[in-house]
Amino acid sequence: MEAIARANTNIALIKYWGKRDEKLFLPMNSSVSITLDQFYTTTSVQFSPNLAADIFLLNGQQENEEETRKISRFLDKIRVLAGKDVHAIVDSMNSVPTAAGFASSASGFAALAAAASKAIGLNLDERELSIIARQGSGSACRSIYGGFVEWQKGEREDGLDSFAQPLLDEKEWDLTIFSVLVESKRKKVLSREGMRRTVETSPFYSGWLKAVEEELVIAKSAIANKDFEVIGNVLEKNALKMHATTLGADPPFLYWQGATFDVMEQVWELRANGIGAYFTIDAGPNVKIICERKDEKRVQAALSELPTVQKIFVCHPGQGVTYLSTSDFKNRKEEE
Ligand code: FM0
Repeated sequence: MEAIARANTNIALIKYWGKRDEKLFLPMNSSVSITLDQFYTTTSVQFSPNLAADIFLLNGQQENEEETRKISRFLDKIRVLAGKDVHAIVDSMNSVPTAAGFASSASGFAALAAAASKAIGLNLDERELSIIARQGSGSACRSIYGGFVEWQKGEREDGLDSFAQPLLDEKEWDLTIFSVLVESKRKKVLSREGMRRTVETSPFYSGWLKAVEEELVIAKSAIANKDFEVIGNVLEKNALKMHATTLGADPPFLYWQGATFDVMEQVWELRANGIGAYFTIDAGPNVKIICERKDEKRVQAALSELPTVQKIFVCHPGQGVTYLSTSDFKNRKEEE
């Protein structure tokens, strides 16, 4: 009853921002993302009738009660589906230190959903896996698939029509995504709290919902046509609108810091000089920049000039969930 799965994180081009159902993780709007070829989580799940409780190890360390409870609550959904009341050892490795400030919940819950459902003997297809992963963290439902992915918000109250679907394979479009780590000074408002506060209090939220519908249509057609200028423009505008909603919240908040703005200005400068680079920002101060592969070196050089940039990770579109053998996992752990 052991299974091991690996999932990559993803970066949204059209953001998921706001829930219509917090318990089932049902979103207010559909979203579109690229699954990356880095920042993955590899998770082994082993169910055993001999365990009195779930055990959760992250990067080789046993996690505290609070973190373990989150995993247990998620495993409960899988136990109910399988009709089996049995506990598990969850052994998870993150390829990027959580301290680097990159969200690992998308890759984490995608890998956990895949490994746990396989280990318990459920034979789920990708759509069903996506529905399960969504209930750990919304964005995780998109990491089941590789390449360009849409999460359809769905209409049903039970969430059975709220799942991800692949739009374009990762091998079909050779883009570069830079994940730029900037100096971080403030404590962050977690995305879960940030989106809740915005939905409840920001008068700009209705404008967001109206705009996102149009931007989704543009983004999906740009992906189908592999039109980089169109996708670049729409993803940057979409990110700016998401962040604009937070300024209208009560109390107001903003994820950007000075260093965030330095990167944004550098991207605008690149475009003024004829280089197609566009940024997007999630619920934190770091920035992701997207360009065509041919411009990778020039964009990287421009980003490296900035004194407030701490680290630049160069990513490309990557694959969806994969399953590993026990020996693969052991070798990996020894390497890390
Ligand atoms: O990824 O409350 O999935 O579409 O990253 O766990 O469902 O961590 F910029 C924000 C991700 C939100 C946009 O939220 O929230 C995106 C965001 P949860 P997530």
